[in-house]
Amino acid sequence: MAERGTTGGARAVERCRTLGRAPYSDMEGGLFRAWLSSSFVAAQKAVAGWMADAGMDVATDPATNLIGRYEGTQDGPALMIGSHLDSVRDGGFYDGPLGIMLGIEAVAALKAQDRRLPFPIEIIAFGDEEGSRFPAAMLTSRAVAGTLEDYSLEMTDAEGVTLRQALQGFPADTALDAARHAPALAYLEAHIEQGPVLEAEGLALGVVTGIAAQLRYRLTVSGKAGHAGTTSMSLRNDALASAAEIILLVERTARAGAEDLVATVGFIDAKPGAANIIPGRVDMTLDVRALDPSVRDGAASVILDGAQTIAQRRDVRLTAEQIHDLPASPCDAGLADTLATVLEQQGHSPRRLASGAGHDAMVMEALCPTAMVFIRCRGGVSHNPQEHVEIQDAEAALQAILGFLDKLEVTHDA
Ligand code: HGY
Ligand code: MN
Ligand code: MN
Repeated sequence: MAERGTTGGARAVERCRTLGRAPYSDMEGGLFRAWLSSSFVAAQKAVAGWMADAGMDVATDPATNLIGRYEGTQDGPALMIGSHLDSVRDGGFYDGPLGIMLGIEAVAALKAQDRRLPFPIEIIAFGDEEGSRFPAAMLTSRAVAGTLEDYSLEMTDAEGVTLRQALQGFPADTALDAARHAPALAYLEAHIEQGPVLEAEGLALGVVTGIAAQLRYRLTVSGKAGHAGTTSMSLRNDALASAAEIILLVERTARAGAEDLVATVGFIDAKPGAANIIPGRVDMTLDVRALDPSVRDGAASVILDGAQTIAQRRDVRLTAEQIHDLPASPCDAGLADTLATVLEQQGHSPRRLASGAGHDAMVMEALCPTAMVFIRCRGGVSHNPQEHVEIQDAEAALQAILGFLDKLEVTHDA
């Protein structure tokens, strides 16, 4: 694979772009890399080669995560650096892979200096962070952190393939039993900000203080399908019109709440789905997030209670199934200070900011202290093919990671 990247940052960006197209995408003319799909297998092979080139021993764990290991001068808990290899539908090149590629470049830089740190380093490419294939998300980092409880091997993707079937052929234990029984030294994730703050303030990098709590539900509205031409308006139990009123309630509730409170209906499916049939059933998702869990939970109950009132008035039935509850996750204050010092020493202002987006770091916090460095992305756009990162910002992030490693090396032996 010819690579023009002259710096580690350039090569990391180049590799993310390479992974953005066939055979590393399941989608014609765009990027969708679903966990356990053929494009995922192809991407894992490419990343495994890059990890090996950087001097790492490469393996997959029982939850299909790809791990490159670079031994230290001492054994003991490893510093884990990583992010996710799966993508959202019609996603951008950098959400996930950039954090993996920068980790690989950091190890490549150590190898080039024939340098070993007093601790092992593991670069981990998580398989499923987005939850864009199966209903639950963060499955494979939760498997590593030992917090994977609410999942089923029988859950199905949009084609009706069960997780059990999808795992066949992977060296994965069907229990996804990848829990680490000893804490890691720390987990570091470099990730595009996926928001507008760094760009608005003319900053390349930021230090993440914490990650918002997120609740996710599957809502089902059951009404009565009927003839669109003969059923008078007063006699309808229109599931889609009811869902529309609920969606506006979701938006109104979030707008009225705290600045960082967000709520989204990202997926909706109306059945039977014909122009001349009143929709009898709607399935949709509800995603509610806030840094303060009580704000998140308060908004979720206002929405769910209000939605039930709408359903009763419209004589339809509403069921709400919680898909996941990801608690708010603080990054380790000491590691955030270390990152902030490194940024300052490298000429950046140590801007600290919270993350509304979820990341594997919020799950890994159950296993070890976590740190995240945010990288400016154009227009704050993400989960969109327009996602873009500048090479010099990726290079700045790589230098920050290397600076962070230098600090850990010193404190580790202290
Ligand atoms: O949903 C999220 O925040 C992340 O992109 N999975
Ligand atoms: Mn991500
Ligand atoms: Mn994402």
